[in-house]
Amino acid sequence: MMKNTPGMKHAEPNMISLDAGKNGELIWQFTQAGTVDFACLVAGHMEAGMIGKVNVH
Ligand SMILES: [Cu+2]
Repeated sequence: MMKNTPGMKHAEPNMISLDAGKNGELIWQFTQAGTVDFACLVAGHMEAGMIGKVNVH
């Protein structure tokens, strides 16, 4: 979907979409300790390594 609509932006409680080089803000609140995986949802990006982990203590 994002691939078919270049320039489309949207922000939802869990995610944000930005142009390259732009900054944005996303607030996640964690309610228990553990490791949370996150990744880019644009097709192919997760496979290309746009992933990370948040360690909640
Ligand atoms: Cu990406």
